[in-house]
Amino acid sequence: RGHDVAPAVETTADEIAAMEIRGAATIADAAAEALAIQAERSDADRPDAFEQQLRAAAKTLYETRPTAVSLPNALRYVLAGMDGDTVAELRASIVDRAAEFRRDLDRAQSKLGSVGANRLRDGDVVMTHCHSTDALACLEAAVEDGTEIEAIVKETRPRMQGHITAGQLREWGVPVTVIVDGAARRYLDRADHVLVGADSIAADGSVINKIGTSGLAVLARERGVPVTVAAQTIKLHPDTMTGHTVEIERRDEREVLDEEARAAITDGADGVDDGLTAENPAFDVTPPRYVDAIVTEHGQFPPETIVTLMRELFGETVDEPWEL
Ligand code: RUB
Repeated sequence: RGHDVAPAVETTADEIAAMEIRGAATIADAAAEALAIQAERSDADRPDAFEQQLRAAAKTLYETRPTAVSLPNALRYVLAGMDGDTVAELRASIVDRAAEFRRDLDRAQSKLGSVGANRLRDGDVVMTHCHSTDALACLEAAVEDGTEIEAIVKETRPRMQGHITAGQLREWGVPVTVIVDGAARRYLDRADHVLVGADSIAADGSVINKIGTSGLAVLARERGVPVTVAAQTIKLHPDTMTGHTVEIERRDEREVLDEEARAAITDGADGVDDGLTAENPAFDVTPPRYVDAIVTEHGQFPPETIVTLMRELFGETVDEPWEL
């Protein structure tokens, strides 16, 4: 890590890596805030030193988790606004740009929420996976419209983000049934919609989201239940326009198999058994043919057409301003 990165930025980076700050939109918001803090606390006395510090801070944040493109998109957006001839001007430009980014993020989410809510009818039962603030924005807008909905919430092993979703929905008075992930197919008989968020959306309309999303989408198709993905355009992955793939984060296997569980399996071998491994990919890829609509702040799109929006919003070239 760069020497001049503010301790508060390193704290944010650690919290993202440890998933104390998690979810694609929340990570983007925290990253923009961290760049503003870096700008405010910078002790640089020359413009080029200030710029180096900002890039080093961005790199520290960038290297936390690889899958949610909202993170590099946020960093790119804020750094692109860095402008001025003096440290004071540069500082002000970053602080303003970060504030603008965070305001737009909020606005996009509530706009998207009202688009998504239009897909829901009185009496609808919605199945969710993981915890997505974009997906929840659709449900919140529906509740505010007075639409009576119910939710079936998949708990989402191994980190149980479904519990966060359940807590939020209960706060809004939505009846919630929590199920284990393996019960999804059985409960799809009762569902009118599957509604999930996204960490990244590729140019072909593939949706990268919490592990288990693709299986859920395939089951939903089999059951004739439409799949809606709620994703602000900050989730569009511009690198995929030029053929890059999205890296799927692999997390510590102890999230799946902790020491106690491992010891119970290897019983007597003190938990030592080289032939036993657990794998823990955090995300998977849902092909566009299993997705009915991607709901964004610009309206809803069939996944196959999302590349048009991607090109419009991001252009063709993507820079990496955190590479010094
Ligand atoms: C969170 C996750 C969420 C998306 C969208 O994964 O997969 O569905 O990030 O969330 P993790 P949001 O818990 O591993 O970060 O709509 O809030 O951006």
